[in-house]
Amino acid sequence: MPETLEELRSRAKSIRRDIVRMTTEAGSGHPSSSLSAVEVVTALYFGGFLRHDAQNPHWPDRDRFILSKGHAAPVLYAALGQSGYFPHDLIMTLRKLGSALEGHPNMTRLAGVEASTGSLGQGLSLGIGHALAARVDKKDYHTYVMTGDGEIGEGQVWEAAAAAAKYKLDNLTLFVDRNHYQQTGAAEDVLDMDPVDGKFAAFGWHTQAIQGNDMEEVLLALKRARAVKGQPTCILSLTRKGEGILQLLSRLKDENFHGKPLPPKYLDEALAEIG
Ligand SMILES: Cc1ncc(C[n+]2csc(CCOP(=O)(O)OP(=O)(O)O)c2C)c(N)n1
Ligand SMILES: [Mg+2]
Repeated sequence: MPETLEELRSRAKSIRRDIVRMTTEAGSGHPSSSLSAVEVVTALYFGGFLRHDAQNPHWPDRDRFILSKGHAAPVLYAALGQSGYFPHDLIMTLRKLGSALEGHPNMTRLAGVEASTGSLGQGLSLGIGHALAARVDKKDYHTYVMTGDGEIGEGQVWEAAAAAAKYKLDNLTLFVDRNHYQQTGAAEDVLDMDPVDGKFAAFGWHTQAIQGNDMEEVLLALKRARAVKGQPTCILSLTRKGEGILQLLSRLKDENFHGKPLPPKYLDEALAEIG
């Protein structure tokens, strides 16, 4: 049963708590990159959009979600753990030697991970493979991909964008997590890709721009994307990097907080801010 709006909002908080707890325990990882993506991932896994079955992870008719910005693995692990793909406690083994919860998702180690990602720029191409396979196999599953906004500076993304439009892949939806930062600074300063939705539209995509940390907007966007025919959809998801712990991050004077776990002494404060 899909969760209600209120349940999804509380689910998002619980996913945020998992992200912060597991990265602090690991002493490494990318909490801020994971936190910006929480509403989208929560809506997919718990809002009735991603057709999936934790008891049957390789079900051929399942919808696919490919986290192309693989360094945000903690948000995926939290969603998979809370969905029952593995015992939830396993999230606390993130990045530990021997754990299947590697720093970047490894599809050969963990059921529910659709693609091994982390080398940025590849997930949309992989998603096209799934979307084309669905067509060849006459299956109605949908493929969702999420990239970062720094990631779309990779040329491969644009080869994929052209191919997806050429093949009219209306069974493919891309989220660009526009959190305005990448590794070394503001995404717009490193390589200005504005207007992101305009570029995808020029490539022949159907586009939407939404407030991606607003659960209601995410749900509406997913509904609209399902109705699009003859074109792939790009949802430009305007988010904040570190959403959920922004007061703490502003006190730490680090809006980007890329690839940094919270030191244990801030954990309680972070969990309290998330609520
Ligand atoms: C091909 C490639 N180049 C560089 C990196 C190193 N790297 C890891 S995360 C990151 C920044 C990604 O920024 P963005 O796509 O905006 O994701 P965010 O963390 O902001 O969600 C970079 C450059 C990588 N993982 N892969
Ligand atoms: Mg970014």
